[in-house]
Amino acid sequence: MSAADVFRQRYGTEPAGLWAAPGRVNLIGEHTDYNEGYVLPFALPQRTIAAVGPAPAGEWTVCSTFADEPVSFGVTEPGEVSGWAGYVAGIVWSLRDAGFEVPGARIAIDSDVPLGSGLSSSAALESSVLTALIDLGGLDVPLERRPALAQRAENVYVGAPTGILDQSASIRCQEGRALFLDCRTYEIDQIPFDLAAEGLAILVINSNAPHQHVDGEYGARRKSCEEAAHILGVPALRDVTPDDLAEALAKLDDDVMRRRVRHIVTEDQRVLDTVELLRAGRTRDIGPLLTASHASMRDDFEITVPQVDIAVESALAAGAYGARMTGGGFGGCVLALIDTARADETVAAVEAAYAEATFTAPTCWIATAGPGATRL
Ligand code: GAF
Repeated sequence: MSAADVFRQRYGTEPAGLWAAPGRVNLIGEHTDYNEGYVLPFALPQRTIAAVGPAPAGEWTVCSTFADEPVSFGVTEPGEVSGWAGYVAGIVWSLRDAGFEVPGARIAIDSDVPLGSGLSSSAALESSVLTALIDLGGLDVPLERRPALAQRAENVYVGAPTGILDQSASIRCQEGRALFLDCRTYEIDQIPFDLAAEGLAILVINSNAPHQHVDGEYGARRKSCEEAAHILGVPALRDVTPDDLAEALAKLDDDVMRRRVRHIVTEDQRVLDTVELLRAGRTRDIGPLLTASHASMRDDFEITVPQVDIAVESALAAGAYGARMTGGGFGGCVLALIDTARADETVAAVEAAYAEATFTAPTCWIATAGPGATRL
């Protein structure tokens, strides 16, 4: 059933409109967002659809194709609505907290963004509802301000200490482009990213190893980075350049913290190098940067798991130009840059490696760069 069908069935009327917001694949730049660095995501064709219609002021109801019962709420404070509906209540709260008069609404949700796979299903939900409520209420919220409003819903209302990557990708990405985002200034550059024209593809390998943010590991990485910036006397690790790295590392006593810093500083540079290569039309040459990013996440940031390491190794052994885990880590998805002609072979190699390791089989598909949040 579609979001519109669920809306009609649940509320007995037509929705005022449909709004869509995508999940994302981050091409490179992991955990750099909350260090005020650089990221380079593209939007997936998979998206969350919100069918939305008006309701009396101060009343919101949300239902979905994946939950049995609708959830109704009025004006709430952070954390009052929990579970998936908390992301919706968080958006209402965040808009209101920023001074906007949010219209009451009935909402029905459907999504084909894989849940808990590091592809930003929560940002897709937030961004679809945010865009719908802004349009429905005729609110004057410029596009560049929207990701931070959605991020606040997640940080303050839901309580997940994430950065601005996912909401920016869902809201600001464009079809056929990768979004080069400076997470300090929110400046963007839309980098042409049409791999099919070059006979190339991004193969996404969902490790099917579950992935969670609201657990302590993500927060622990963030805390360690912030403490390191404090010790180094910089506003954020983005301010440490590769040239300063050796000197910065020498000032830190803790080996774990040193490795966290090294990941962030080298990862920011890899994003910049990737952007330069893409701008120069040298797409194949980004492969080694992707693979180096994975090694850094595995060895320095320690956020990979055996399932994603095996996916990277087997894709590379099958001839991928480069491969890395994408997203927050501890499971989720791997992306591999491959010749389109070798897709079947690469998938077979990854599946065989999983079978040999007796892991649950992965799910693989070719990802293309889709549009950002929009009214349909
Ligand atoms: C998750 C977070 F939500 C993002 O903000 C980002 O930190 C990412 O992990 C890692 O790059 O998706």
